[in-house]
Amino acid sequence: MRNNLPSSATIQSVIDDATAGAGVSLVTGMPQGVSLDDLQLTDNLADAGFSTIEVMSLSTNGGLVLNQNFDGVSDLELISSGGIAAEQSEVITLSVQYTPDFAQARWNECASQYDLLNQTELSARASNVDVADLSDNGTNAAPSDTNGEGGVDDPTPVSFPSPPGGLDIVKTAVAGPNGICPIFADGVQGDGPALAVKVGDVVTYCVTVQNSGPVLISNVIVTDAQAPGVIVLNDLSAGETDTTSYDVQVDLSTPLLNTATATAEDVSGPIQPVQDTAHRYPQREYLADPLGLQGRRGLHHKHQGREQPGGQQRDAGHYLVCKDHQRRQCCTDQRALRRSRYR
Ligand SMILES: [Ca+2]
Ligand SMILES: [Ca+2]
Ligand SMILES: [Ca+2]
Repeated sequence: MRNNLPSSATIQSVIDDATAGAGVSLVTGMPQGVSLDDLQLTDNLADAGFSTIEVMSLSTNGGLVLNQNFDGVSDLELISSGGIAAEQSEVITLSVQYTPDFAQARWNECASQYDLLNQTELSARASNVDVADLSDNGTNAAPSDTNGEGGVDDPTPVSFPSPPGGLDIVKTAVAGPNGICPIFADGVQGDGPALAVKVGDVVTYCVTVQNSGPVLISNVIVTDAQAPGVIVLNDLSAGETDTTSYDVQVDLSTPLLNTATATAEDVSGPIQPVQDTAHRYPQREYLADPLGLQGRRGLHHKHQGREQPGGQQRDAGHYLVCKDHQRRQCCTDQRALRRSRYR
């Protein structure tokens, strides 16, 4: 802040960007030194992007009495009393601590950083004339100086880096074809209970990706060996989800447990990929005779998902054999049963 009202020039010529109070004419004579009285600096720090805005210190290198109750939100006036003599300067230093509130939408909207704009308004009286000015971004208080860019009343930007993006995924198997996919919150995290299917059935695999962070994520891609190809989802704002699904007709080579992976980017680049699985099991799968029992009807093995209840005899004429990672256990049981029945 500088009083640019000298004793050797007209006020009109030096306060180019000052504003006269309503109904008041500016002095156009040759004043012999004009002081700025009834000085006030008004600075509104309020910004919805922050949970707290705390004034840490307020000081001056001159004789102005500052308002130590200034908080920039409910009390916006920096000066309690004092004036500045003609052609004198005084520097007021305000230190503020901002705590971002990433839950606010404006963080989601910022492209690469969040620019907080600050501007201080000066009001005073000079020779009983109301004068006012808005701060310019820079260090030169001369009213006609643009400080190297723009005009003479440019707000001062303070840049805050964007927070990192977040990514979450859930994959769920439901009965197909064209099964109805659950919303993200209702999806099955992890393997979950196995979906009962038999060879020839169609399973719908649902993959939902959620932006669990505060900022926009883009280039959202789902990959899954069971999917028909790489799937590109919509860009996601904070909290948004997008779902893709694909039908798979179960045959003997269809994996029981399968994993989908999601990748995405925030403004800083790739986000840590995330994965989730979906699980199905063969309710009744009729395999070729792996144990050389062809023709020996009447022996069955029933596979109940992860449980291995052991062989059970039935009257139907096929061998039921599990084909997942528990196959060894199934086969052992079958051999035991075979021995007990055919020995
Ligand atoms: Ca400027
Ligand atoms: Ca200005
Ligand atoms: Ca899952």
